[in-house]
Amino acid sequence: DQKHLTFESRLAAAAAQPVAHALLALMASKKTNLCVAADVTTSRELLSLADQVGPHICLLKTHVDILEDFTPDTVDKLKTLAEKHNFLLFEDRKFGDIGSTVARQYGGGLYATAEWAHLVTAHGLPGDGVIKGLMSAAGGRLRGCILVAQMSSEGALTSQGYAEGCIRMAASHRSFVAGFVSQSRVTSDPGFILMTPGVQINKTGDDLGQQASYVSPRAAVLERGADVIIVGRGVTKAEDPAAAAQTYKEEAYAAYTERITQ
Ligand code: BMP
Repeated sequence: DQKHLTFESRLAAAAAQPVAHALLALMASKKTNLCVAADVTTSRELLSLADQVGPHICLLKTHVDILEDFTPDTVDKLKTLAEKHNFLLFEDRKFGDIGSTVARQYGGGLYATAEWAHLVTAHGLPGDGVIKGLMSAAGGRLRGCILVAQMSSEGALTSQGYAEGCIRMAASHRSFVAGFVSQSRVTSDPGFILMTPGVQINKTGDDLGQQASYVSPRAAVLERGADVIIVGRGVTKAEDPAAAAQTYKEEAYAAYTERITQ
């Protein structure tokens, strides 16, 4: 069972997916399972945030379509910061269309996401064509996707059956699916990485349907099965984002350490 396994001991199970493999190794060596959701509106803020929280994260999750001033230069600088601080880039695009459309959205357009994002999110809703489309546009690059199996928002339509369908879809595309966005332990397969958003210390939900109450990093890891916690405003709105990231990192990694020794 995945629950008690160390990230290192899951490397073999993730061998078919190069980004999942690299991420597990990175989390173990850097001792962080924190992903910061960098939901800011200017490139300057994005790059500044990435540089501040970089030492504490395994993944920087972006919504580049929130940026008012996106240019390829933003991406070049983000890549440099990812190398400097040793984290991976994760564009939360939530692809959700037929394969041929998704291939063009991922491989081209303004953002050319396949050029730079190690991981992207996708919905399982369209069926596995969405994965095939992404794979076709990834070409030979080392890329992967994270399927959104469950959502954190109130009234989400991601039923248990839907989540199970996502797991089955992933199991037949192991070379490309690295894991899931989830709110519970949707799979015990050690090859897949579970990432949980809706995490904040000392905070209830927002007024736009983020779940009625956020969960703590500890609860996300110990009760919801998160391997990686995804934290946005808990870090981005903090007075000192670097210090906040360090706090979230330490709490989440301590919970992981507790879990593997249970
Ligand atoms: P915050 O911690 O500020 O609530 O941000 C959560 C982040 O995770 C946002 O970037 C959001 O798009 C993302 N997210 C989520 O909140 N719930 C989901 O189910 C899936 C997500 O990707």
